[in-house]
Amino acid sequence: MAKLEPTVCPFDCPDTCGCLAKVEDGRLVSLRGDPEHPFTRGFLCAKMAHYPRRVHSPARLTQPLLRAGAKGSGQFKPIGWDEAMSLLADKIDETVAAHGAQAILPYSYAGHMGLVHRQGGHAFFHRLGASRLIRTICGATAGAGFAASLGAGPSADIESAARADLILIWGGNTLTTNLHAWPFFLEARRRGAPIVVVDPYLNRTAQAADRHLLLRPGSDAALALGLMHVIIAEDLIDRQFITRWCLGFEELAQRAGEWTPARAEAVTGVPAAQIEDLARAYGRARAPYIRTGFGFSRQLKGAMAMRTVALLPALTGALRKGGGGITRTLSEAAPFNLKALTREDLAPKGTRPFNMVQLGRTLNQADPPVRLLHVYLSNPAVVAPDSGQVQRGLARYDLFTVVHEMFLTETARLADLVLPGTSSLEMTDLYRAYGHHYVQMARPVIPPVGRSRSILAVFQELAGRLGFSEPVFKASEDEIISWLLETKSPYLEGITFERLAACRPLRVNAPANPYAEGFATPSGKVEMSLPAWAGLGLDPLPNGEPSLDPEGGPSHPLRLITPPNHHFLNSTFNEVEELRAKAGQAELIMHAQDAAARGIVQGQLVRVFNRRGECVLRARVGGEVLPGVTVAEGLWWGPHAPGGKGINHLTSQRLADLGGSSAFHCNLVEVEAVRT
Ligand SMILES: Nc1nc2c(c(=O)[nH]1)N[C@H]1C(S)=C(S)[C@@H](COP(=O)(O)OP(=O)(O)OC[C@H]3O[C@@H](n4cnc5c(=O)[nH]c(N)nc54)[C@H](O)[C@@H]3O)O[C@H]1N2
Ligand SMILES: Nc1nc2c(c(=O)[nH]1)N[C@H]1C(S)=C(S)[C@@H](COP(=O)(O)OP(=O)(O)OC[C@H]3O[C@@H](n4cnc5c(=O)[nH]c(N)nc54)[C@H](O)[C@@H]3O)O[C@H]1N2
Ligand code: SF4
Ligand SMILES: [Mo]
Repeated sequence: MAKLEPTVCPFDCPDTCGCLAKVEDGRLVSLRGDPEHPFTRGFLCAKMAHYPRRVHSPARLTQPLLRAGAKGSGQFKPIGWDEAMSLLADKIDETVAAHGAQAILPYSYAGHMGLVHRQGGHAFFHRLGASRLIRTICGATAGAGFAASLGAGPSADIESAARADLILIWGGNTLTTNLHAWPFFLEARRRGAPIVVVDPYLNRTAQAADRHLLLRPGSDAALALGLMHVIIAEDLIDRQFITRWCLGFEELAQRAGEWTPARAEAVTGVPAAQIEDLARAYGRARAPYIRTGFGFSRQLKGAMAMRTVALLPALTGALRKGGGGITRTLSEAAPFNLKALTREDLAPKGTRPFNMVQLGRTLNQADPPVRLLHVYLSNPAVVAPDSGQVQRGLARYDLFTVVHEMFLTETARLADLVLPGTSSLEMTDLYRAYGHHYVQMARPVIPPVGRSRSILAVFQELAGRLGFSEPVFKASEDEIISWLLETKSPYLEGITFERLAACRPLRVNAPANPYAEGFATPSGKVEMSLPAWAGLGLDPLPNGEPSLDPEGGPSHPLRLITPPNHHFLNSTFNEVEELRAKAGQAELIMHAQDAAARGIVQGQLVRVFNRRGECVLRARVGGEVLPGVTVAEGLWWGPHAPGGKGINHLTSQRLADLGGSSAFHCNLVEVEAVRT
């Protein structure tokens, strides 16, 4: 008998959809969007409609595997869980005895976003005294830049954008990466709001928008300063708001004065007339709304760019206009008591940190070396920059690598021990979103596939074997969820375990205007000038100098950006053949002029290369980018890419200006035709 069970999409996507799972005989038959979830509104994206193929894939790992051939050969032999756990516990003991606990490093990210399991290993590694992983690969630079101007805490509710009279999507690809926001933007459009996209390529969202400003990657601060120049010169500012709520307006006005639209055009490639038009539209709108993506923060000057864009709605007073304002992340509106689970307090003082962006360097150069790497909920051989170095590190024979996974990814192939992981449908967890204001608990709807086990179960078992006795190593998921609720935040008032246990979406008490009572900055105001940034080596004022790859030079003149693929979720869903077929082939989008100069024609295989590595892609030639810019959408597993290598063979381990994220979209390459 088919049953419909509520569940939640576990992936790293702002939408965190409420889903209804049709289950028959312990198997997921189909999944659809929950019509009663106010943000999901009954539909899912192209990826999750295929979740049954992922969960019940014949390629799914169902038992622990021990390496039985050369590293990376893919030869493993199945073993039992007891043998796997005792082997791993012994390895941990031996490593600690021979090299100290800091020779061990966890590596995890966001394969599963449930709060319990995503954080389910932290207490273990803290208690062990392992080296620390700095988990800043994604949004930390964006967060640091945004908070510097407007403060931490939630930004504008996306749903409020339905009441805006101008929608500005800046460096984000809503129709691919934030699909469920689109109906709210369309509602605004029906009432007359134009949708404007600022992006270095004609992505899906730009194709559907009313206007597209095609800019050079890394030039967003210059564009924002050009807009400010016009907004201030034409007195489209909200003086009352600025006087009450902003610090440093005079200095900002002086800086913006230097950025005439002509100067901004020279840096951004956006015609001055378009800059003037957008400035006037934005400045005159009743309630202009900005949705920030992460794109422009994945640049070497990403925090500066984010901080500068975030000042636009302060200048115009849009922050206090219902429907206007700016949205970055909303997860801070659900400030659960995660400390109870992560138990930072158990960690010895001074354990060494490694930024996850620089795993390649860490595995090859850390001194003393990392000897045991425990990977879960991440696929670093594919998602971390400089894959060549990452994969060389993972291939070291003096490194013991354990990977807890659902599939034999490139990372898992390089492991010594592989542990089969449960999917979201097989465990209890609590979800919050970074793109809306609903939280929801999910219960298992099918039994574990094969002999797979959850993240929490594995770490609790290891803790038991190592003799760790703190309550966190024995607590059930339900107990942990009740600890997460122990917070005094008014946002979570009324969110009780009993209400959550019904597994329906619950709205947190986010304020209608997150800035009604001020800004969570040191001054309590919008900080247009940031004197403290001088101490960090950064310009205290918005600075329009573009982000440029310092290593490219004339031998590698083309800029490469590597944004998400519509049919994958980072590297997840590569294993689903139907989605790979929809995604087509790994492509390189390039300008006709750059293609012609290299004798490259549409559809041809091209070698894309720089000093770090190379990969082979199929050329898509046209006017979707400015000359000098190339785009490769998404993280293909090497074996599914034409040349056997994914795009991160080309990206660098350099960190952005603040926050420690990767500058994934700031790399230079050269391209040549593959002659066959
Ligand atoms: N389908 C799908 N959905 C996803 C993901 C996925 O892989 N696939 N990934 C998920 C994750 S983990 C995240 S963090 C989010 C990310 O979601 P987004 O914020 O949408 O993704 P970004 O990589 O930041 O790229 C967004 C846009 O930024 C543009 N961009 C790149 N450089 C610049 C620049 O210098 N300036 C400007 N203005 N734009 C620039 C890119 O061309 C791209 O169109 O999406 C999530 N959702
Ligand atoms: N060039 C380039 N690189 C990028 C980006 C980019 O834009 N360009 N984006 C970056 C961003 S924004 C991010 S967030 C990172 C993402 O990096 P990751 O968080 O590593 O992303 P995923 O590829 O989704 O890998 C997660 C792995 O977790 C596994 N997994 C999923 N669910 C479960 C589960 O329930 N149990 C177990 N055991 N395993 C599970 C999946 O099979 C998958 O292999 O990638 C970054 N890499
Ligand atoms: S990946 Fe995003 S849009 Fe797709 S179902 Fe999950 S939360 Fe919704
Ligand atoms: Mo991300």
